[in-house]
Order: sequence, then structure tokens, then C-alpha cells
Amino acid sequence: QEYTAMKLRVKEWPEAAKKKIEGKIPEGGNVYFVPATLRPETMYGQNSCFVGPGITYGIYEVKKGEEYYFISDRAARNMAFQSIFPTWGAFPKVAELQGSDVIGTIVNAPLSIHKDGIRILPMESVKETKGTGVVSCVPSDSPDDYATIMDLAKKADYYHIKREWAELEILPIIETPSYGNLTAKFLVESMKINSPKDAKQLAEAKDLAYKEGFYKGKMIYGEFKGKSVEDAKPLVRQQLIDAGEAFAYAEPDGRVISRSG
Ligand code: ZZB
Repeated sequence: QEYTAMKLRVKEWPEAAKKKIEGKIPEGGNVYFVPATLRPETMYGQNSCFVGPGITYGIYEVKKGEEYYFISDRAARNMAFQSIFPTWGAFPKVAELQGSDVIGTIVNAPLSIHKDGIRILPMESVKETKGTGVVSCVPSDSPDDYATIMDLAKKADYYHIKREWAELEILPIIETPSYGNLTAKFLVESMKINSPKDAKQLAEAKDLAYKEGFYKGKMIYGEFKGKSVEDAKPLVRQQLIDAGEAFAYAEPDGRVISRSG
């Protein structure tokens, strides 16, 4: 799996996170949340960014005094063998936090219509063993994200968030013949998915959304408006990478690869 790892720079930490990172990030050092995505062309529609509240994350030093990544330990280890850290195999950890510590953090999200930043929010279904453990929320085109954001808005108190953090306008970015311009909303509603816990149905919806979006989707927002999703995807990705706002991150597939041959 070749992901696009996005760099979402922290603008403001909540109190719980401040306490845990105090004295650990040098003055002037930037921390980035790094969601891994397979859909760079949807980044215009990021309206928040998810972490698993019960997952343990680290802040890792990528460039001393300058650049630090908030990711899962597993992702840091993988990145250390992809020349993302300066020393091969090394991934220096400067702080350890729980996902729940960072809920409410404001980060700057490249390409997002939300120019003042987006919030870090909780998503129970984030898998620690996939990507970076950080997930960008695009409720227009990801059924999981749509179901989660609806639930967060409905049960804001339960999730210890402010309702308005989840109750944001959903930007249409891709038009498809079968599902209109808000694919995720269409699928979640028509498949009667009532909760982000409906894992089986959500997996099915995700599959449908991927296929329809990739093969039939057309961009209706952004610099590549009018182009097919298939054509726009690599263009948006390259633009983000060239701007230093993203980098390539490959997910090892878990199988043991024989190197004897
Ligand atoms: C933004 C986005 C916009 C995504 C979209 C999807 C869609 P896959 O297909 O199963 O390999 N993701 C990444 N890491 C995690 C994680 N640790 N736990 C849960 N979800 C994760 O999944 C890749 C996608 O799953 C990634 O791409 C990310 O969400 C999420 F419009 O990023 B995506 C139809 C899907 N649309």
C-alpha cells in the first residue's frame, strides 16, 4: 500500500497535551499530525482529523529542533526504514501521548477549505496497526468518516468534544453518476448505516465508494476541477509532495518477504 502521508502542523494544543509535551519540543519546533491517505484528491474536504482515543502515540524527532511527527509507534518504526528519519533504522521518540490527550488540538490542514485549521477528533474504529494511526476526516467521500462525524455531533458530551467541532458543513468535491456529489452521505443513508460501529456495512460502503469514485468520479472542486479522479489523484499528490506538505509512505504488507532468492 503506497499512502500519501499528510503533514498537519499543530497550531494549538489542548491542556492535557501541553502537560505531556512540556519541555520536550524545543522552541520553534513544529509538530505535525501525519494521517496516511489513499485519496489525496479528497484533501480539499478535510474537515477534521481522527485519532484513536485509546491508542498510544509518540512524537518523533524527524529534524532536530524543527520537525516532529505525531504517529503510532509502529508507523515510526516503518518510517525509519524508508529514509523518512535522517538515520536509517532510528526513530527518536521525544514524548508519549494517548489519543485522548490530543482531542481538540487545532492543526493546519494543507488544501483544506478550513484555512484557520481543523480539530483532532476521536474515532473509535481507528486501527493501530494500519497507516500511521492518524486518519484525515473527509465526510463527503469516506463512509466511515461520515458515520463517525454524525455520531460525534449527536453525542458530543459523551465524546467530550464541543458539538460545533463536528457539526461542520460538508464540502462536495467529487461528482459520481451513481451517488451524486456527496458519495459517503448517499451510501450511509441508502444502506441505512446508523452507527460508526456497523463495520461490515461500512466496509461494503467503502468498497463501493472507492470504485465509483476512482473509475467514474469527476473533480468538481479545486485546481483540477473538471478532470477525472483517476487523472487528478497523482496530480494532487505530486503537488502536495512538491510543496513539502506530504510525503510517500509505504505500508509493509505484513508478510515475511524472503530475501534469499
Ligand atoms: C482520506 C480519505 C478520503 C480516505 C476518502 C478514504 C476515502 P483501506 O482502503 O482500508 O486501506 N485509514 C488510514 N489509516 C487508518 C487507520 N489506522 N484506521 C482506520 N482507517 C484508516 O483504508 C485506507 C483509508 O482508510 C485511508 O484513506 C484513510 O482514509 C483510512 F474519501 O484518507 B482515507 C471510500 C474511502 N474514501
